[in-house]
Amino acid sequence: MISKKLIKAINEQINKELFSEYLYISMQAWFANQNLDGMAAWMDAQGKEERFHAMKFFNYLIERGGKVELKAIATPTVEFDNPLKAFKMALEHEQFITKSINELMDLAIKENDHATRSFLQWYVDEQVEEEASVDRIVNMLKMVGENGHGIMMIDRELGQRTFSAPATEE
Ligand code: OFO
Repeated sequence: MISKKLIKAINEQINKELFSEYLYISMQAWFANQNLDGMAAWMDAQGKEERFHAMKFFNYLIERGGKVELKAIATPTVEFDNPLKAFKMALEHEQFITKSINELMDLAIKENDHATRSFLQWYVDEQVEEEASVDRIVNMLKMVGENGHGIMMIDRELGQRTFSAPATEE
């Protein structure tokens, strides 16, 4: 049986993942208003991925006999000034999520819950990718600076991204 402490912490993580979706679709809206459709599409895919992260926790909690308790989702930032600022904020957010996943893992170890440890390992690995992909974009944006042509090229590249949930997951 999963412990009360872990049930509470996983419910908090579900809220953080849903906030992540909110934050990224807020960025999606901002990019769409700037006519940066590739970056908006990237944020759309990122938002969908966050919902997948949330629902993976949601389903796990139910599978383990825990109760899902949804809480209010905080209002995300709506103004981002420029693409670099938005992606820097995304990177900081991912670092915050990594810390939160690590704390969850610490708790699962403390509670001696091997199933939750095994389940959380997927998120530990996923966060390495999440941080690396945003960090790469931040670096590309720093490289081009205010150069409109460079920004358009990055926009085109980011527009290639799509998200589809793994068939066997969730
Ligand atoms: Fe972006 O990894 Fe979930 O929140």
